[in-house]
Amino acid sequence: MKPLRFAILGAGFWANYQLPAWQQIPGAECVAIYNRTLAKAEKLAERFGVAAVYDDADKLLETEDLDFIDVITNVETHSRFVHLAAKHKTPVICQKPMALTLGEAENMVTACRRARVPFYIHENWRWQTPIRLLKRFLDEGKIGKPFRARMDLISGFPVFKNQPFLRELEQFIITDLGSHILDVARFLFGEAETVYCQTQRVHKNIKGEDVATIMQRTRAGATVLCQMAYAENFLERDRFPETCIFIEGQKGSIELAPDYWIRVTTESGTHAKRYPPARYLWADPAYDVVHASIVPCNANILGALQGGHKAETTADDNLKTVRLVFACYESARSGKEIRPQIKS
Ligand code: 89V
Repeated sequence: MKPLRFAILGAGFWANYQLPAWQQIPGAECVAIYNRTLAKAEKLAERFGVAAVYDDADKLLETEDLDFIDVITNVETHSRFVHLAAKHKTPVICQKPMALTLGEAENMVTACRRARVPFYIHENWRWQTPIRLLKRFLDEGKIGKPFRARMDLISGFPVFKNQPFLRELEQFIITDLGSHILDVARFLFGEAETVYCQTQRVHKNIKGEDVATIMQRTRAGATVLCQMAYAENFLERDRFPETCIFIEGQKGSIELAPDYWIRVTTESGTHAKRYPPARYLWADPAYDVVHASIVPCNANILGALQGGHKAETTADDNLKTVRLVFACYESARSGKEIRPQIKS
């Protein structure tokens, strides 16, 4: 099969990992890069051997013969570029979070559906090696029906150093990190019936919240607590970017513990094994399990673009995560438990 030709829009921090992750799998070839500052596109193109660069995204889509585009810009421009893809009838992948508001996300999905343009969200967190294993163990019924879970990413990591625009987001940690964590909650435990959320801001010099505590009741009857913080405080063992998960089921418990240890405890005792991610030379060790998860996420979407299967992270599916994100903000604002409007 001929490799699919694609362009990336955006040559910032994340593109430096997304692009080599694409080069890790056969079947896709990046032929052009857009960035509003051309010099940044040129630098990236030179580093990864990409032929063409543009500072005009419309012109890129008019000129290049493309099978899809991959939008890796800041969230503010996601909507503009997804609408552009719909206009050009070009399948599109977009980074999470899909959009700044639920209305904007809904419009993006509708525009692509009307134009019959496949639309995927690059939601990579659920593709982390140990999280895939947790899902497998739950599906195999190792601990029976889960009734409660805790998912934590509590970190002092200086996230604004590499992604300074995150300081400017009026809604920060639940859109940036919560999108991932809530998507994993859906992946592992199914849709939420209700959510209750409290937020806080510890940093003085940012616009949004950097601490969130979310409690969900799932349709399957489990209680799922998600705790997140980017407080830039000091923790004895900062596990960024690992998500620590503890699940209680009717026949046992599973823990995803620091350093990728999974411990399954049932009446036969505790079985512990380490499930580290693949290591890539291009990955930043400070983000290791996250950067490694870009590869299987891309492969899953590529398989769908080649017509092989349905991708896990279609925009239709991701809209359910987006609804959950904004239900959390509504709960934090109102102090009330919210029923997110999610169709199964
Ligand atoms: O992976 C990401 O999407 C980043 C992070 C959650 C690490 O801040 O924005």
